[in-house]
Amino acid sequence: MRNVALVVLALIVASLGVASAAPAGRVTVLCSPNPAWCDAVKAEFPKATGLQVDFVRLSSGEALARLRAERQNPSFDVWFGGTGDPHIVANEEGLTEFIRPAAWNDLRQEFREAVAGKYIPLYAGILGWALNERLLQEKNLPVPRTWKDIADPRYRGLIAYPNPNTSGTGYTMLATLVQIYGEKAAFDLLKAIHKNVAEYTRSGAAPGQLAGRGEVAVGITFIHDAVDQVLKGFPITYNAPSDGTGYEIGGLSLVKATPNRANALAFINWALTPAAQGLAASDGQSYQIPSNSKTPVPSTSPRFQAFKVIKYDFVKYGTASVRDGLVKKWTTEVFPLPK
Ligand code: S7P
Repeated sequence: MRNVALVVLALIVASLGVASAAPAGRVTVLCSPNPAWCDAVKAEFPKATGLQVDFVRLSSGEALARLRAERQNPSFDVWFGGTGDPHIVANEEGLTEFIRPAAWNDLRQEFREAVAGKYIPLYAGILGWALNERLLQEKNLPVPRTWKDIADPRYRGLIAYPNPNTSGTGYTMLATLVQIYGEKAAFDLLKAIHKNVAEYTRSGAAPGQLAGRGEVAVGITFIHDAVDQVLKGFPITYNAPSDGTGYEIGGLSLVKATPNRANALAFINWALTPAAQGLAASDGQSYQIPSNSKTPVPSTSPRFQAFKVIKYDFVKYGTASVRDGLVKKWTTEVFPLPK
């Protein structure tokens, strides 16, 4: 009789629809960088903390859409990685909460100041392109040097860049061109480049992979992702447009409505340690510049000094109205155009 009563009581409690209490000893992470880095985090976090980690890998734009959809009942405790603009939107919309982690004072001051307390800076990467110079030579085409060069009709079908709806890299490119040329001239340029685009990819790393396989000649991506392709032996070179380029400060954010706050904070503090940040290059095939000044910068990480990097206005271009407006304008005025 007693067992029956216990079962009935359990069923009643379960039916009350209480927020799904996070499983003890686990943290669920929305992981946006290179999948290899997510795998490395899953392997190493338990060794350091005794907590298990589950993750789902989504590109930055997809990740923001998922957090928006789950506002009332999030299935994630932490958002790890991804470009900074959508992390700012998530903070602005109350989906994430800014907290000062244990390592805050060790994080690079220029990264902290740029993101103005909207999220925790995790790394930085420079926007550029992967070039298949063998394919360019076959087509007797010069190596492009500027954004305007890739609008030349001679590059018809030879360009790939990420769709800014799903990809943070793609949005970084959109916002970069607007900041360099102004909105009208930037969209005129995007419409011209559109005629040369063979594929708009879902993820930011994909254009560099297409260039590595010789499916396109120019794959717009973060330069550290092009470095990954080079280290894997693909026949590409990389650079950034000489008329200026943007960059990302990858984000790390606490999901505000998480029922698993203590474990989420444990993950955040671990992720910012030099040991954890070192996993990116050692195991994660990821060559961004780490945010913790005590983490050695991998020799393979592209350096800001080597490129003409603009003073990217993260707060403005991370505002939901600006970001969603530019993405909508691209989706309605560039993407549907005939080629
Ligand atoms: O591959 C690593 C990386 O480039 O991916 C992250 C980000 O999610 C961009 O990918 P999407 O364009 O697919 O959103 C970058 O933050 C990171 O450097």
